[in-house]
Amino acid sequence: MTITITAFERSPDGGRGLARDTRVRWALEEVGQPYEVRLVSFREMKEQPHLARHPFGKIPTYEEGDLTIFETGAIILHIAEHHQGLLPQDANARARAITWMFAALNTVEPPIFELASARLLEGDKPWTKERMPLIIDRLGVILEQLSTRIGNAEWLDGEFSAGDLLMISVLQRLRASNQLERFPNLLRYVLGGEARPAYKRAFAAQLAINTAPLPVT
Ligand code: GTB
Repeated sequence: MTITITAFERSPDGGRGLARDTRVRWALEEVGQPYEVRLVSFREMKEQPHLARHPFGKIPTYEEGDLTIFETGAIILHIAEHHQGLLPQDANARARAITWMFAALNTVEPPIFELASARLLEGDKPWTKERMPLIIDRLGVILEQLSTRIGNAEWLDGEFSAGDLLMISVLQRLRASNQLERFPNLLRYVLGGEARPAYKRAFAAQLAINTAPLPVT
C-alpha cells in the first residue's frame, strides 16, 4: 500500500530540514519504505480536505490505505511498530526506546520550542529580554541532564532507535543558537544522526522540494 505524507509546499526554513515532515521522511528511510508526498500551501492546510487529515491544520500527516494519522510521534511509532529497524525486539528495550520518544517530544522539545518562539515570534516584545535568561536556564537544566545521561555513548540506549531519531530531530532546532555547543557530546550525538545515510536521503528529499521552482498556477 502506498504511503503518502504531507509537507509544506514551501517550508519557512527554506529547506534546512527543521519542519516536522523531515522526521517522518527519516523514519521511512530508516525502515526502507518508499513514500509519496502531498505538498500543501499554508492556505490549503487550513481548509478541507487537509483539515479532515489533520484537525489542527498542520503537517505532517500520514496516509496508508484507509488509515490517516497525524502527530509526528504517533506517525513514527506507527512506522516503527510495522517495520523493522527503529525499535528493538526485546520488550524492555522496546519500552525504553518508546520512553525516549516521549521524552524527546514531552520533556526536551518544549523548552527548545520556547526558546525558538521567544527569538523568532516574540523577539520584538518588551518582556522577551527579561524572560530570555529564564528560558535559557530552564533549557540548560534539561540539556545538562541529557548530556550527563548520554555521556560518551553513541545512542541513547544501545542500538539507534526511534527515540534517537526524535531526540536528534528535536535537538537540531538548537543548531541556530549556540546552545548545543555548550554540550559537545550532544553536538556529536546530533552530528552522528545527521551522518546516517537514511537521514541524508530524507534531508535531500525535503531540500529538493524547498528549492524547486514553484509551479505556475
Ligand atoms: N505536534 C505536532 C507534530 O509533532 O506533528 C506539531 C505539528 C506542527 O507544528 N507542524 C508545523 C505546522 O504545520 C510544521 S513543523 N505549522 C503550520 C501551522 O501551524 O500553520 C514546525 C516548524 C515549522 C517551521 C520551522 N522552521 O521554519 O524552521 C520549523 C518547525
